[in-house]
Amino acid sequence: MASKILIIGACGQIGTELTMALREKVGRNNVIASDIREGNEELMASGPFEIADATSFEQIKELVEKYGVDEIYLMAAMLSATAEKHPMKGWALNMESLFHVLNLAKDKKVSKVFWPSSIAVFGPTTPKQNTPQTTVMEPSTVYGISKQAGERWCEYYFNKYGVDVRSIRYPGLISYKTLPGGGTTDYAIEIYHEALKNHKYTSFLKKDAELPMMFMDDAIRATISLMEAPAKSVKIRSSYNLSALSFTPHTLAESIKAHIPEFEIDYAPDFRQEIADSWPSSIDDSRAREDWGWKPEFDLRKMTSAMLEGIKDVHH
Ligand code: AKB
Repeated sequence: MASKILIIGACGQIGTELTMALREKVGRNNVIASDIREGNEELMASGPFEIADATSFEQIKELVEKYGVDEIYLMAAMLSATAEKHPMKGWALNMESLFHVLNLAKDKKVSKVFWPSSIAVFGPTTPKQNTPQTTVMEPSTVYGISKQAGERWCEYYFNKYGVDVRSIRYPGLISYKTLPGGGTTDYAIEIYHEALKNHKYTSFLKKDAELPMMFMDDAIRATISLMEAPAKSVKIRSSYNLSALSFTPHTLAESIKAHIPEFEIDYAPDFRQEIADSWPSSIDDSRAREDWGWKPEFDLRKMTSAMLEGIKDVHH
């Protein structure tokens, strides 16, 4: 029998595309989507959906039992900018949901777990260029602290209880199908929408704020290949560095101008600049490449073409 997959946070920016990709791969009825609210029409029409609160152990357990779930992807989280505004709520959502899923795996209710970490685990004292897998980690945001603590717990559950948990430190993810919510890297998505609509964008990050980024197709491919890798190849049980490209608002704007010459950008950095300042500019992902064969496919040019085409198709 095909394994049953539960996606928690299936209606978010990553969850939506991950759900569609997994349904395509293992069959629509083998992937149960869940979230606290309904998602877009395409997602809702594509297979089973349940309303569930990621902070409720009972609700998650009920879904696992109802569908005989054996793999969980926990995609629900409060992102960096929002969590700075609601620290306790962010901490509670990000940590409680993780413990629920890890404890279900510890009790052998499910056999495999995916949990996303982020470049936000790094902080101002981390080396900024080509940030190593193992290095100084003193995150200065609520979100980053929750992700770093989460990584420690994942490794702990693997070592102590044999929980098969796998994780990636995602960079900023760029996509057109579902909008992100509350991240510091969201400017890199807004910019494409505004370029097409108004030929103008005011960036909330500085001209030269360089951050690691990735097109969503690459992120989904990485996630599924990490989950499909034999357990013995998954040597890191905290979370893997993952890299594709790095750019600044200025270089991103230049790549858009190649398609829309009249596009103009200006800069009005806000509190999110301070968050961006604390994160790396580029990431060393050699462990992901060695252990499970990771290789990105989208560079800046290819991503900009895909974004502009995609937004035109989906939103206009
Ligand atoms: C955010 O900006 O908060 C996220 C992330 C890098 O984890 N996109």
